[in-house]
Amino acid sequence: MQEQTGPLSSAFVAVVGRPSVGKSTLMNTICGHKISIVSPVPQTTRNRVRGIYTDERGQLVFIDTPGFHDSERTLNTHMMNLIRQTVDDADLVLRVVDLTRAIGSEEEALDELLAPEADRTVVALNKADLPAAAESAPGSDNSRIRVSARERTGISELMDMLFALAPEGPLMYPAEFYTDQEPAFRISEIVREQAMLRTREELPHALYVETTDLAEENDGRRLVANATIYVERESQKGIVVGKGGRMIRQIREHAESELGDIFERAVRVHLKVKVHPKWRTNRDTIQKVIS
Ligand SMILES: Nc1nc2c(ncn2[C@@H]2O[C@H](COP(=O)(O)OP(=O)(O)OP(=O)(O)O)[C@@H](O)[C@H]2O)c(=O)[nH]1
Ligand SMILES: [Mg+2]
Repeated sequence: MQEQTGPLSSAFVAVVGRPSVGKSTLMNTICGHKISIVSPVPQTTRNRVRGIYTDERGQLVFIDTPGFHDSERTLNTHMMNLIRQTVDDADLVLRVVDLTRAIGSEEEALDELLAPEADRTVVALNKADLPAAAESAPGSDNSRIRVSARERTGISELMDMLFALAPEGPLMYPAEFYTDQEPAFRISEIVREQAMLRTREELPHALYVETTDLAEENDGRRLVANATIYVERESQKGIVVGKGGRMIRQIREHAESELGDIFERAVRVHLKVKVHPKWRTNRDTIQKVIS
């Protein structure tokens, strides 16, 4: 970190936008670490995941949210409330728009939701590395910026715009922190990401993961945990396990390798699949899985 010259700024930044616009990718790019899981499937993010960025100007704590999606299902309603709450609690809003998709009704619903927050909102027009389809963009000229979370373009200008709006304040986390997620949650998320990347249609949405019995072995050189992938039906369990257990082995091996990078040591996951019928309509489960 360079020497700090003026007073420090600090802010909580709610990252919002419709599903698959690249909110999680953008937060990971800004913070320089894999914090939030990413997949081509809409509604990959289910929880508020915090990513922390610190430099000589101060600290921005990003809160990644589930994609804003207007529908009535119990799970979705719960996620929508989470988004509203996050925007209300945050100092700033980082709205992410996908330039490759036409502005639709969800973007218009977001316009309405975020209209009162205009003077604390920065709009990131993402996927600028691809040909644009959006004919117009939300926000005013001086509150929006074209970026590519994948190619890392426009990021430092975006950070300038956010810091310009951030109030004065002390660091909220130590400068070396980049997330505040619990290890067990991170394991569940990486397992879920690997399972989502390998399944199709309804299945990615029908699963959730729980991690228990996290422990250290070999003087802390290895992390060991039990993780269970829950699906809604017996037939889905068959798919996740795969022929001769091939699928679940792939999920486990890729997750262990990724987790090894994240935790900078060996990670061993004992992985199981169980059926939890209709969990997506069960309020208690939703409260537990999505927070
Ligand atoms: N070409 C391109 N693809 C991107 C960019 N940013 C994200 N993506 C891709 O877009 C897809 C969705 O990315 P996510 O980061 O999971 O999107 P999200 O907005 O967090 O999605 P939800 O959590 O489902 O709401 C992934 O396949 C990303 O690799 C970008 O700047 N350029
Ligand atoms: Mg996401």
